[in-house]
Amino acid sequence: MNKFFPKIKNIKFEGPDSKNPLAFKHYKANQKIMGKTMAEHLRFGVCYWHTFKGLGSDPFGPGTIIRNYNASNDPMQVAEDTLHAAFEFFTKLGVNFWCFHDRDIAPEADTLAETNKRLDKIVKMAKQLQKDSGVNLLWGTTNAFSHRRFLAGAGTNPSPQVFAYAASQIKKAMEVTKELGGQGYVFWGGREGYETLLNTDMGRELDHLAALLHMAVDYKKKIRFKGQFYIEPKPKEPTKHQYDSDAGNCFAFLQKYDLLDDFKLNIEANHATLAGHSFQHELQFCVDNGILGSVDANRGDLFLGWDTDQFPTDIYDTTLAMYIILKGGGFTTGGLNFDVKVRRQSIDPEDLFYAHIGAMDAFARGLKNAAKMLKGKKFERAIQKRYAGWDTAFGRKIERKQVGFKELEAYTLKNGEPEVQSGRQEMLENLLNGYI
Ligand code: XUL
Ligand code: CO
Repeated sequence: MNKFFPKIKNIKFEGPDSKNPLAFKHYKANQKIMGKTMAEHLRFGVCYWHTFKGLGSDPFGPGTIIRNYNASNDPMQVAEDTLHAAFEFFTKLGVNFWCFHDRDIAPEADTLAETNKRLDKIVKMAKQLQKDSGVNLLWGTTNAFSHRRFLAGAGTNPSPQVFAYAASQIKKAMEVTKELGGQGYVFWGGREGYETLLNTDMGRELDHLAALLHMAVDYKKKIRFKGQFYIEPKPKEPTKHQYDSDAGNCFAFLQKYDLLDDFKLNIEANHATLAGHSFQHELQFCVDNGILGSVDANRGDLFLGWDTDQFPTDIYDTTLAMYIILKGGGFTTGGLNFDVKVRRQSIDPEDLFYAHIGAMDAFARGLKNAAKMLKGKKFERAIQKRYAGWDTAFGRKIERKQVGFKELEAYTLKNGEPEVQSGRQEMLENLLNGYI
């Protein structure tokens, strides 16, 4: 199809020397790295909400971006045109996956029944477009945060009626995600959080959130949906305190409420930095605890304290992220979903292509660098050496809990002051730069 982006041809790999801004310099989908193709490693997905529904609005003004698929006055016609534009975009860009919220693809009607009917109509079209294009659904999700009814949250709303509405929406969104062969389903706690404890029963709200997720797990079994469930941490925005604030907090929540068997995390780079962590920290925490599921690939801005959802361009960051993802065994159901939006002044359709091409190239370079780092084993060796004391008979005894305070005191009294060693941080940072 060549209707909505008529000026753009299929984006090809032309290599690092190419001067064509509409070509990949590093992402070569079928190039093998460590036994898998780049496409299989990176599993790129395009997000529907920012890429096709975002029009550049900000708190100071409405959208600036005019798209040809938004021309009709009939919201269902806009939904159909947008879906066709999206699949034209996915195909031309050469990504294998997409992600959406229910309300991105079909507009809400006056009643839930009518809204669901609209959704069914669009999902039927999407199923055909997926079949024709070979593009698959990485994950689906529910928008239970934009509508006025969710002003005080969905699963954590003080009203059980709103809870029920959210549950009904999630039920339907899970059904359509299954219908489209979705490999996952994301729970991002849109307005699950609070502004002030003066009006909030935090403990009760968290119990309710857990109850909602348990219901989702039960329903998943009932409809035999095989996709992976993910929770997406974010510390703030829209609420001051979002409940799923970071990976550690989500892990504790999943453990407390016995949900660990059914959930992994979807780590978003910009959410990590908002939480005061690096992207790599959040990924490593997930790898260490067996909960890394998928990634929302973007970046924030060092100077701004909100979720700017910018396209990833920093090779240092993509290299370290891919290093940890590869070390953790790589993606299975998850992938790199570009939860990103072009800037308000990037008003042309080709800007969408430039942005995604740059991001895909940035992760392709990250992947290539990370594979070299893994092959070189220099960082692994440095860590091994640093912890070598724990591999001695003495260290092992402690790790196996075969000694206690009394024995350790006796050892210290006998052996005196321990030797200390350099952390070699600068040397290792220089080594890293050698790969970038
Ligand atoms: C919001 C965010 C969401 C989720 C899906 O910050 O990242 O778009 O990824 O609901
Ligand atoms: Co996200």
